[in-house]
Amino acid sequence: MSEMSCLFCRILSGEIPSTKVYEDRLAYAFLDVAPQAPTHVLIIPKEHSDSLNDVTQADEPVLGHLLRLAPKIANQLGCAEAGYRTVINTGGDGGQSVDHLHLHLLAGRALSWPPG
Ligand code: DGP
Repeated sequence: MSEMSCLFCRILSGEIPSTKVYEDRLAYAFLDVAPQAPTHVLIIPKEHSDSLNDVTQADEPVLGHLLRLAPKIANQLGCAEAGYRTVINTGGDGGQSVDHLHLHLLAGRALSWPPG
């Protein structure tokens, strides 16, 4: 996937509008356009990777950073205490529809398990 045609890279560049909830040097977080829960945030690395299948040892700091942002953003949005779910869909069977690595943060209702 070329970064020029990547939907989330176009969101990062501002070409496609998004509702930002958090940003720093390494990551950007914004509201999912099709929320699956009352709170549904996507946390993405600014550097493009297609999916979890593409990451290397060099990506470990940014992956750790994305995970650490989940409780920070959950806290910012007032849902840390009640609880939330983090999900990374990978590949077709994993339900990934956008080929830019992203961490879903879902909250605001009791989420069922297992996923469909
Ligand atoms: P996944 O299916 O795991 O690849 O998740 C992709 C998510 O991206 C999905 O929940 C819907 C969301 N999404 C797709 N297009 C857009 C968009 O243009 N803007 C925003 N904010 N979210 C999008």
